[in-house]
Formats: sequence, C-alpha cells, structure tokens
Amino acid sequence: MELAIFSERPAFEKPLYVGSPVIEEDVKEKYFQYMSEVFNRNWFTNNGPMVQRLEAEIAKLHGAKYCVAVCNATIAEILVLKALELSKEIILPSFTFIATAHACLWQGAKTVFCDISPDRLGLDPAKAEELINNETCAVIGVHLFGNLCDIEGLTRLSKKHNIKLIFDAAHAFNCYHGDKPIGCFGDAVILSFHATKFFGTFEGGAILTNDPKLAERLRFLRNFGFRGYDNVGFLGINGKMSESSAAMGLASIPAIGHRSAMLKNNLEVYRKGLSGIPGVDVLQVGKGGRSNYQYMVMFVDEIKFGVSRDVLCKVLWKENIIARKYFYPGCHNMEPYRTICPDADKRLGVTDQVSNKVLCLPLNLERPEKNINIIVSIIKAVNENPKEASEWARLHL
Ligand code: T4K
Repeated sequence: MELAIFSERPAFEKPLYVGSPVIEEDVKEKYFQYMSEVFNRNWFTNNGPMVQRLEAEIAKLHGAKYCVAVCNATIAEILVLKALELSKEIILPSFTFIATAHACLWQGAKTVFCDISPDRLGLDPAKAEELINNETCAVIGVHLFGNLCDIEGLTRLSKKHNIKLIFDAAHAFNCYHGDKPIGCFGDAVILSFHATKFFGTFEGGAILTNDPKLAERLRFLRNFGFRGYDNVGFLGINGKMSESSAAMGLASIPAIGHRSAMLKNNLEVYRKGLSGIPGVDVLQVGKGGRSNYQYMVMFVDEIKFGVSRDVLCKVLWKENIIARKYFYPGCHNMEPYRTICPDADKRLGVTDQVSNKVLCLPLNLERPEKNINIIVSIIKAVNENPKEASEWARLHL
C-alpha cells in the first residue's frame, strides 16, 4: 500500500473511535417503547420501576444477590469505599483509568500503587502482598479490557490479611471466571455503563454484592443518606440512576450475545491481519473464562516495529483512526498522584513498560473485512516505511 501519510485525504472520511457505541435498530426501538412507558408513568428517577427491573436483570446475569444501580462507575466506587468505611491504605494498580484512583482519594484513603502482571494486565497478588501493612484496609483488582485479573490470587490475599476485596469491573460486563460470572467474587464489584462501554446506558454504573447489609447501605448512600422520609442516617450523595438510563439498559440486554460475537469476530480479523507484522502483539482475551471482547488492545515494540507507538498513533489519527493509549502514562504519573506518591514509579516496572507500548484501536466497526483491513494495511505501511513515518510525525508535532 502507498503510505497514506503522503496523501492529503484521510483513509476514512469520518473518525473511527475506540468505544464508539453501535446501537442496534431493535435496541433503539425497544428503548423508545420503554421511554413511552416512562412518560406515561411520569416517574423519571429516584429508584423507579425501570431501575429496579434493570437491577434484577443485572444481578441475575452476574451471579450476584444484589445490584445497586447508580449514575456512573466513579460514584459507584466512591460509594463502596464509603459504605465499607475504607479510609486508610488501599492497594490498586496504577495501570487503570484515573477514576479508580480518584475514588480512593475522594474517600480520603491513601492510594498505594502496585504493579501488574504482563499477561492479564491485572494487579499482581504477590507484589500486592509486599505492600500490605497494618494500615492496609482493601485491595482493588481491576478487570481491564474484558480480561479478568487474578481473582483467585487476590481472594486468597484478602482472606489471609483480612482486608476487603473490591473489583473494578468497568470493562467486564457479562464476563466469567471459569464457569462463574464476575458477581460471585469479592466484597463488591463495580460495573460501568458509560456510553463507550460494551453495555451502555448513556451514563451509568452499578455495584454487585452478595452482602445484604452493604447493599442496603449503598441504597441509602446513593439517595443522600435518606432512611425513609424526613430522616437522614449518614452522609450520602445523589448517585441515582435515571429511568431513561435504565430503559436504555433494559433495551440493550437482549443484544449482548450478538455484540460479543460481533466484537470477537472483529478482533479475529485484526489478529489475523496483524500477525506477522514485526513488533506488534495483540492482547489475548478470554483465557480461563469468558470475555465480552470490548477492546482491541495491541502493543508496539519500537525496536522491532521500526517506529514508536506514539508515531504510529499519530499516523493513525491523521487517517481518522482515533486510536487511544489506554492507560498511558499510568495514574502515578498524573496529578495529584505524581505529587502525593512520588516514589511509586520505583516499583511499577511492568506498568511503565506496558503503558509505553499499549494502543487501543477502534473495534466496534461495520464491514470489518474491509475497514479493519484498511487499518491493518496502514500499520503495515508504517512498519515498512519507518523513516518516512517518523519524519512525518516529527513535522506534525
Ligand atoms: N474504571 C475503569 C477501569 C474505567 O475504564 C472507567 C471508565 C471507570 C472506572 C469509570 O467509569 P465511569 O465513571 O465513566 O462510568 C472514556 C470513558 O468516559 C470512561 O467511562 C472510560 N472508563 C474510559 C476508558 O474511556 P475518555 O476520557 O477516554 O473519554 P472520551 O471522551 O475521550 O471518549 C472515548 C472515546 O469514545 C473517544 O474516542 C470518542 C468515543 N465516544 C465517546 C462518547 C462519549 C463516542 O464514540 N461516543 C460517545 O458518546 O474516557
């Protein structure tokens, strides 16, 4: 292929985004139907019937006794930490979206960043154990990109040291560890229903738990702390999910099987196309369980590929392929963590290596055989023309 950076026109007329929602026609139809019910009922939020139905469906899908729906996963995480009164040291990966760390700080806890294992990109339990002391109150395992972190290792660790175990499962809707859904593990599991997620409600999130007391407390906390009318029991917040979001969730549930199959197929097209390009590796997903295949993640080895991940990313953007470096540069390299955890980088070798190589590509694409193969051919062209690509990137800083 002629290197497209030499041409004025981008390879795609419209930008292709990572996490771009593709909402099926039958989902849209069902959503409008549900919304007409909502308008007829004239009940729009505050634990409405749509929210309650969605909670029941999501709890069942994930093998959890309770599901508490909220306005987004960040608030979900803050509420869990608050409900469990976790305000000392919390061990978490730095290789995650910044919300995981922010939730700890909003709750007044100390963030202790721990390294990840290179295969699953999840918290390394052995390294986490080295960071446990008398102040440690919890560990947060993050299931990234539809892969699960080491659930068994972290469960053993939390039991051994009697600390809480929370899973940030923002990317793991409908994922399984072995033959068990993710809601069977940990003290609480947090889901995100952001528009860019596999299962979206525009904005939204939920907490799964098997602990009735925790579920009850979370319900009060998401509603300002009200315990019935005229009585507030503790410091709560407005974390409620609207009926409109819940309607979108209910309308989307029947589509999840088809979505996973479509994403899995697209991932396979990428994998085949990219195999054989030196210095490019595609993240394996779904080993040891079930994935939702929500992200296409690859790693670029600068020496073998010929140019850096950043140069490749820049060329892709020029072609309207809006690749993302999730989760570069790691939370510990961003404020306020860079200031409050200045020594964290000394123990985050794998995190640094991975975050300097990672690149997510748009996956939710129609006509994958055509579109993904165009993306692959651009990556090949960069690999075959490293000098030209680097020079172009240098001039377009
Ligand atoms: N834990 C983890 C591990 C997470 O990844 C996240 C969120 C959370 C916790 C917190 O969940 P929430 O509180 O959000 O429920 C995006 C999402 O906003 C965020 O939810 C997500 N993770 C993160 C990985 O991605 P940004 O800052 O990258 O968003 P933005 O605006 O750059 O959009 C991402 C891409 O999606 C772009 O390429 C454009 C495209 N897009 C976006 C929207 C909103 C669309 O195509 N359509 C849309 O409607 O954070």
